[in-house]
Amino acid sequence: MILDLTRLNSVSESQFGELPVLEINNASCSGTISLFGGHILSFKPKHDQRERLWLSDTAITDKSKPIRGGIPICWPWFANIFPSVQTPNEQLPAHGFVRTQDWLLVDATENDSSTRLVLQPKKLGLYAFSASLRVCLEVTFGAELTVKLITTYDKNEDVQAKVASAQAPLAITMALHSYLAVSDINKCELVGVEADYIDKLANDSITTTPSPYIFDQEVDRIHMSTQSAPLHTVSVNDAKTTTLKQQGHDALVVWNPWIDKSSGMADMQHDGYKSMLCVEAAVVNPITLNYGEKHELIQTIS
Ligand code: TA6
Repeated sequence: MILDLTRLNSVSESQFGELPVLEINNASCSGTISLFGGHILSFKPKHDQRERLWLSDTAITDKSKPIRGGIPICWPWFANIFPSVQTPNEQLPAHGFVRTQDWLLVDATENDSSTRLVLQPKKLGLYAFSASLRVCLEVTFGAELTVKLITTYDKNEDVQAKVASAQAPLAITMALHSYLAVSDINKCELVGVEADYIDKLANDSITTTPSPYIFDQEVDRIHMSTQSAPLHTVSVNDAKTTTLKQQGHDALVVWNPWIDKSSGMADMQHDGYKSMLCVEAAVVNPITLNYGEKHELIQTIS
């Protein structure tokens, strides 16, 4: 952390297991963000005191793995596919390298009803990915949670890299891998998702989205946003409704590991699958940034 937090009334330092976190407590909500991974762990609006994010009771907090739950930041690639190559590579860490990096708090502001934090990973340019692409996470904790993942291709002080990068467009994919808390996955419906999806559990076969969209088995699906089936607002209807709005994405990824997979995961309780549903704003088809360009992936949760 490089900012002096004492000037802020709504932010304090704390720990999640062995990990340093920031606790946010303002008039509209409480929340938590980990400096390991720039990973949001909790968001609870005060008007209903309902936790919107699921966090595993057995999450590993020794930095050997990404935290299970909350909102992992998947960048600069989604899954284990290097964006400029587009072939799965088991040697690559799944979902990029920033969710297992330490991040710095680089800016923080607050007003009566919200707190805005800006974080950046300490290290870039790992796994031969260009260090000329910068990423920052801007999170606003208010009556809603607004998460912006901002990628910029600029400000490289190294003149040689600057000249080289000016000639080379860079490809990137990403996701805000949001784990939503649900009271019972068996009674849960996802609303606002139509048309077809790519089924990761059936060799990427194209499958029609069920209607109603309910859950009774493992799901790992990529719903591509199209003009006829846009995915800009979806909601998870459970006992209560959680609403998500997205921008700058091309897909929504929907994931629940169900019984067998969650039983096999050391960082998820056997019945953990019952109380979570991942609905992820994602860029799955690589986007190409030219020198000086910027991309924002935004997800709002309320
Ligand atoms: O986004 C869905 C997904 O890629 C699934 O295939 C599943 O493996 C999940 O993410 C969790 O990935 P992780 O690397 O965090 O265990």
